[in-house]
Amino acid sequence: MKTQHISTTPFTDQRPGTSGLRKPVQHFRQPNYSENFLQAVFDTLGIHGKTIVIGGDGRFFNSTVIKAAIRMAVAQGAHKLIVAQNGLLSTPAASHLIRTHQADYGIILSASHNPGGEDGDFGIKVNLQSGEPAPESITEAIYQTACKTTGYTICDSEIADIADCGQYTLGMTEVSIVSSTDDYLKLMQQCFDFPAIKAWLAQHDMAFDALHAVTGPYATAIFCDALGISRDHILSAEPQTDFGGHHPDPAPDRVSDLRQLMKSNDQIVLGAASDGDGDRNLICGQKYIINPCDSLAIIAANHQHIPCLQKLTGVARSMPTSRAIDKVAEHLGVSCYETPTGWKFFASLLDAGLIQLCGEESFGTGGAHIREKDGIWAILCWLNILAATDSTPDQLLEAHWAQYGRHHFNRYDYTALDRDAAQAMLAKLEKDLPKYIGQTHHGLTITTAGQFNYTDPVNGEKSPGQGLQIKFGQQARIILRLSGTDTRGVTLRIYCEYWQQDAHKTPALFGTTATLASFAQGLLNLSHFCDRTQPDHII
Ligand code: G16
Repeated sequence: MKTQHISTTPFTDQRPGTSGLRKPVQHFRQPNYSENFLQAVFDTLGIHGKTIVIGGDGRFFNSTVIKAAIRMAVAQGAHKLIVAQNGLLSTPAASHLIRTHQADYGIILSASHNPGGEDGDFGIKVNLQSGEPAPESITEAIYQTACKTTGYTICDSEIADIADCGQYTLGMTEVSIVSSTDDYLKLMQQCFDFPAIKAWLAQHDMAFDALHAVTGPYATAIFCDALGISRDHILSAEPQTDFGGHHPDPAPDRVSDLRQLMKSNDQIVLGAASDGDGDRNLICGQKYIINPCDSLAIIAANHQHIPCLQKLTGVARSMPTSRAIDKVAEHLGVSCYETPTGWKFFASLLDAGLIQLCGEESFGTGGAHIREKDGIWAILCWLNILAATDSTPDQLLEAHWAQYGRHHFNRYDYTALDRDAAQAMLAKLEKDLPKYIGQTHHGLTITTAGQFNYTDPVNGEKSPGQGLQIKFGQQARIILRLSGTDTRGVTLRIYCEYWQQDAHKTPALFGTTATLASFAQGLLNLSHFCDRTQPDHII
């Protein structure tokens, strides 16, 4: 096997964000751009003698980068490469493969829910030995290495097709092409009561929208082949490199096909969707689209019906996620942790056995079975609860509000802002915040206000500056932070939460979250700093 060394000029814009390195495809297509980053990963984590998992969400450029990664890893003496068939691997399935094969790490090619295709986005994520997203200390080390990377070694051999499962040797490296779905299906069968769900689905119905992303094959194997639902109820099941031209994002405004199908068939009591790489989930009933914060709280409140969650000693949510789950944790007498945004922050808590369930407002829910959020797993949690209680999602949601009160929650996104202007605006507000404490606005009194600085309770790692919080006691909260997953400019996120004890009554705060968002806009002086008066997207 011949190898060659390619000299390059370092790229200095390869600092990973909330979830890996994410950029427009055109940016990744610059000569040597992907290879430079892969080399930085290999130099930081080692490649000689290592076992790594490689796969992605099937978006445009997926197979090109997979083949480059294989050729580089082989040239640099990797021991074993576990590559998903056709390169298609959901993020949760990748986390599971890393764990089952005791791989040293995994490379996942995905830009999650961002659009795909030639003009869309691409991304590279790195997950470590427990299957968890690399923490900031590692991603920063990769970035520093990338800034100094001046070349890479790659083998000349063309990579054979990755369409068929099997094994072959290339140089000193064993290359193993594995099924995208088999191991993951087995894991789900261990986590849930499949016979009970199947029996319930024989009487009721569900539908799933794969949005032409990676979960189509998983949904078909699990919901249809193993649990018996009709293939007609898996929408957009074929993965496409451009996700059919749509956002592979399970947000309420992006699942109109699913809502239409449910409207036309009232036997479908549960609707669900996932995102580009299969780690997010959306749950809906005939009447309600369930907010992810409520979904997390409802799963916690009903954990005893879910085999893999029967023993619950702790839960966690990201800081902007509504405090609905805090009320459940208090009721159950279990610990509740608050982490910064980013799934990586849950990993140490899961590894230490402090929590068994965690989630985020950004449609992420997961448990201790892997170290990623997991869309299909969350849907199976719901199915197991529905089967055990013989209820519908709408009934469960209303019962939850009746017991715990309702946390109205919305996120207001202001996209494509100038980064410097947005940072200056938040810095100014941070400085001003102490003077607002004690003031009353819209009948709500500000009890605390300031920056969220995090110290990991397990390993002591510090992550300062994770977002500004304005708290109105238990009643309401406003969180402000800049997204870490943008590829064009920066997005300001304003998260607003308002708790109402009696969900049947008209809320005392007129306009609930919209009123809080416009109050926050005023505090920020958003129109002055960023020339915006309205959010572009509300979820
Ligand atoms: C990623 C992270 C999540 C985070 C989300 C939004 O999700 O894994 O933990 O909540 O981004 O992050 P931000 O608010 O910084 O844009 P995904 O599904 O995009 O990988």
